[in-house]
Amino acid sequence: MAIQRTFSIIKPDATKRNLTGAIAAKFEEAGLRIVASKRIQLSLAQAQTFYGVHSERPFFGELCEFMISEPIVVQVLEGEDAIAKNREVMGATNPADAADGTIRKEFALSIGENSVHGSDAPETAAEEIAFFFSGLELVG
Ligand code: RTP
Ligand code: MG
Repeated sequence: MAIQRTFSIIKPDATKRNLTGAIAAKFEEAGLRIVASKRIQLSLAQAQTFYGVHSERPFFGELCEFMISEPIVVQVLEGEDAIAKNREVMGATNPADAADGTIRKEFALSIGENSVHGSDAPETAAEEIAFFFSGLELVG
């Protein structure tokens, strides 16, 4: 498996509880390198665009309001098989189903306030990275 890049968000529930460093350490321990990182606060329009794929889901409004409620940390993670590796270290969407040692098992509050986002495929990773970062900001 080749070196990949994936996109990650440390979500409002985690930044609010000062867990940015603890979550970043989980990525690094898993062999992922943080090649870009910034703390930002999304507008409602940006959140709605980013989560457009979920616009028909019942939780869409709640999800967008949550994602703008506090600053977030957006990052690009690089490594061998980075997309799958990140999903593995994140754990299942619902923390009740997440495996021991995963970020969501240790830190997430609920299925909605679940501490991290990670891209789910190479196409979405490329789109999500380009949504938040310019080429100049990516320093492998
Ligand atoms: P993500 O996109 O954030 O990495 O998480 P995921 O793939 O594990 O989950 P996905 O199905 O893509 O859902 C996106 C985010 O929406 C919120 N959600 N809330 N209340 C609910 O039933 C519900 N279901 C999903 C979560 O914040 C989830 O991460
Ligand atoms: Mg998803």
